[in-house]
Amino acid sequence: MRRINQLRTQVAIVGGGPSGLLLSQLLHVQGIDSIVIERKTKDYVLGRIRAGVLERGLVALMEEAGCADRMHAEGIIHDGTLISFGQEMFRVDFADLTGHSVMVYGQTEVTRDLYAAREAAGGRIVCEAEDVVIEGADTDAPTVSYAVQGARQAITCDFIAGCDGFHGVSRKTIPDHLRQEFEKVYPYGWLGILSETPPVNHELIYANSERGFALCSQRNANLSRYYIQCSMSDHVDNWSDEAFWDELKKRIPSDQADTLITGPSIEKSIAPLRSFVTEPMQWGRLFLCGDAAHIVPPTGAKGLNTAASDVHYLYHALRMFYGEGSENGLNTYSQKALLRVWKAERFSWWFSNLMHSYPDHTAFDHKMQIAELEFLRSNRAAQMAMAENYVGLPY
Ligand code: FAS
Ligand code: PHB
Repeated sequence: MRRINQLRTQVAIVGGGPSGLLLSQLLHVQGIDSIVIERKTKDYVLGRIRAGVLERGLVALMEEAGCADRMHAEGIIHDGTLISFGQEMFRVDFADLTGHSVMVYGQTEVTRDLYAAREAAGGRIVCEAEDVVIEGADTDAPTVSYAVQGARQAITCDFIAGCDGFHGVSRKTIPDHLRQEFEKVYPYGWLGILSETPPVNHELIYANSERGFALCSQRNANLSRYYIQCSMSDHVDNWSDEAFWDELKKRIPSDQADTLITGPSIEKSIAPLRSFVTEPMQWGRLFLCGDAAHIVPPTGAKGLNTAASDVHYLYHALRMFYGEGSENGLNTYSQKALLRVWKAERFSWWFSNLMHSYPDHTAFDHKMQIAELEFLRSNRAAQMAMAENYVGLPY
């Protein structure tokens, strides 16, 4: 295969999802050059329906990246969330408990805004890059090579950001004997649909029901996102829209179900749920961000938001290196990022265990869930702990 000319940049970013694009745009604002190498097409990346809730930290990063105008114009501020169990429902008031709120604005829109900003700034994004190979990460001259339309391309750089998600190449570039992986696979998945219907409530509803978990979320006044817990072996073809709506109505309080406006699904998919962390999140001049390093069950809306905190730490570490010649931020990146990653893992695990039904649950286990929900309903300290985690722990 022909090797065409070698490119040069300061930071090569593998992966053009929200982690990679956010890092690239933040670095650009500081005059630090990067190239994003993405396996898929831009349309494919923008076609993925994922997260819906942004922590305050990610909102601030989008503002610092100069990409927050549409988010502030179209995003919806949520000061709290609803939690239901059976016919009971209560509200956790984030604003009252923490002084902070969250922003409801889809990951698809975040990614769209970041792509637009990179393109407006003439940012280099290589799409449809195949066979990406990271070499020399443990030297001071790392390279990333890949093939585009059959021609091999190589990039020499100072640093590599592995932002290529759970199935990317970056994590696996760190030698097995240097990596430790932690994983928990949950015995259920989430069947999600997107429908052009008004949300059932102006806030999110997290529902614990004996039939299984449900979540009523939204993207805007006429675009709703709903999830129901399903078995790991389930398949989206087993679920007609009507079957989905019927099951969702059985899992949320009847006063909500009675006002639910249903409609045709414009997207329907099942996501498996797992908790996963790899340690360390760096090797030499390779730094992992986001899903390349960790995965959470989406119950606590922490996936995208924990990717954002990784980006925050790496962005500031690179600024410190290029601006002051200090390697302190780079040398402490992994332990600093992991401290917050594990807190997000814990919250997502806690909230998932509280809200889902488990095949091996006894009647006692269900009583424990209800008792914890009653405590959460009645105790301000318990609600404050939940709210602090949900709006986002400090970076
Ligand atoms: P991404 O996986 O988003 O991006 C990685 C990018 O790297 C992709 O564009 C991929 O094409 C590219 N790539 C992969 N391998 C490559 C290679 N070898 N070379 C070059 N590029 C490569 N989080 C929430 O908070 N709430 C949710 O509701 C939620 N729902 C989710 C549903 C699903 C089905 C999935 C998979 C995840 C969900 N998440 C959710 C988590 C999700 O939002 C992630 O946390 C978020 O996408 C992380 O962003 P990135 O780290 O950029 O990884
Ligand atoms: C979503 O809107 O997709 C969403 C919101 C909150 C979650 C998970 C998913 O906890």
